[in-house]
Amino acid sequence: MSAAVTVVETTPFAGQKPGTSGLRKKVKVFAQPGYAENFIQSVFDTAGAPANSILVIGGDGRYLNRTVIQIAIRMAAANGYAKVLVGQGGILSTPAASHVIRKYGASGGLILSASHNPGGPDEDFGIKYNIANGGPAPEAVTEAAYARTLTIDQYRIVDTPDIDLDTIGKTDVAGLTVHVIDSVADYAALMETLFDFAAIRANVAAGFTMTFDAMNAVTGPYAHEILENRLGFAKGTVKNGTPLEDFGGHHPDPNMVHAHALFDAMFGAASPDFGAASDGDGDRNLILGRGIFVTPSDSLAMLAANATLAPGYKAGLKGIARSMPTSAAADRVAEALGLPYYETPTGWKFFGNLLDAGMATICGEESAGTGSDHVREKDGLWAVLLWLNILAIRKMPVAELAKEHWAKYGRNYYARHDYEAVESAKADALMSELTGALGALPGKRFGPLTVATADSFAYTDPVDHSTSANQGLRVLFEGGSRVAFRLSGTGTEGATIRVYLERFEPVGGNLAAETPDMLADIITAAEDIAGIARHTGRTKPDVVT
Ligand code: VG1
Ligand code: CO
Repeated sequence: MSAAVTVVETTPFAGQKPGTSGLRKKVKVFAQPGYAENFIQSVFDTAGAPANSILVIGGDGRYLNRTVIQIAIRMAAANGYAKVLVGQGGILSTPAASHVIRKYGASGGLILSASHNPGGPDEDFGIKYNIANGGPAPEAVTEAAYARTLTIDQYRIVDTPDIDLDTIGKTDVAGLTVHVIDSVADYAALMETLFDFAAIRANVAAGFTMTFDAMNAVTGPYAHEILENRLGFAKGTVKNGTPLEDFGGHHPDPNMVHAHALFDAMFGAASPDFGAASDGDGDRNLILGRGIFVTPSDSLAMLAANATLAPGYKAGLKGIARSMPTSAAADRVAEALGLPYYETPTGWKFFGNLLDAGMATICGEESAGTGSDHVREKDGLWAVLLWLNILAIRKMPVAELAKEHWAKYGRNYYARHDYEAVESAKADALMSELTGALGALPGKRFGPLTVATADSFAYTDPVDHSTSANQGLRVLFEGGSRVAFRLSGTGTEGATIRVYLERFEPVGGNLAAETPDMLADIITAAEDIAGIARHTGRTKPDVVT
């Protein structure tokens, strides 16, 4: 079959600037005629796909997923791609898409997701472009695409019927081969190469139990296959395991607020040994043991400290990287293991070069993102499986492993306070006033805390030497405690102010306290330093994670 390419005249839409992780907008914005088309064409115009390129397309199943996939396929056909690989039913988790890009040598991929943001006709949609290494496009690429959106005057598309996304197999679309692939198979096979499935299965057979909340989002099919079918966990271990277009009306964000049912289950009388959840697009993870929540920052450190117990990492790690707001717990592990460690800006795209260059093996973010060099995205189920592998070998409760870890490395008490849907002008005023005040902070006292240094975090990539300025404001206190402030780059309503709070207790210190008690002085200092209530009228955060 062949169909003529239609060149459609268009005019730019304002605001198509990708944020921390792709372009995210309300569905009503994305559904405007030409909106998705303009953005996709701008990516195609600037991303540089060589002749005969393969493009991977998949999403988290949210409202608009199938519609935009059909558009993207028709536009790929009109823009000279040779082949599109698309997940069955339009489903590919973000880490699975990253793997598929790498495995089949694609020139890139379109991941349709707004991750942990809610879905449905009145909620959010998103498009992210990933490059040939499987990772999120670096800033130079997203900036070029954005610049193109400002001048775009036409897009290319073919006029063909919708393709059947539900049946595995190949279809010709105006000369483009569209291959609908199993969403799970390649990813599950990769996991089998990294982890000791036999040891985990044996542990399950010996009575180890878990509960996994897929939050009605993309991880359900992956978790059913891997946890229940391959590892032998009882049917019903995976909860909310069918991806829904509106995630059942919930935020698919695995934290204390949105996954509270899981928290209740893990702190109840008959708790299983292990509890976990993932987010909308499957790249985040929440880790709980019986009666204990493991902060993502601690999880990163504990996974790094024990990673060699998994076959995929038995040769040791090359280095550890974390985003700036993530606690320094992983740094302590790197120091103890004699490994290099890196502090990057927020967003997985900043880990790509370190992973490609073999400088880091494990990376993590405080926002429940952990991953390794097996793909170029954070990977929720990967973190769950590494935990399961470690627990199957070490045969101790999560709480005991955590206690042992803190006794060896000290403990970084940590929390993030989010102030959501703040008027943008007010949030900007807070940040700019604070930026101006940073220089005068060193030496100042806030209760028992004395400021050691204060700055606006800037990053120079050690591989390509690109620089990224204004990546968050941080105030470091004497003794290793700190507070950092950032504006979110993933929201779609006003501004979200994130306040990151961390207190370090060294070995021999108070390692078994409650986090809010340990952070109380820093919370007070954060308010004094930034004037959150004065600027926003808010006296407490909307979400504490
Ligand atoms: C948030 C997190 C960040 C994460 C990003 C994408 O960004 O803080 O760590 O990389 O979401 O994650 P921001 O700019 O809102 O703070 V996901 O799971 O949305 O792809
Ligand atoms: Co996500």
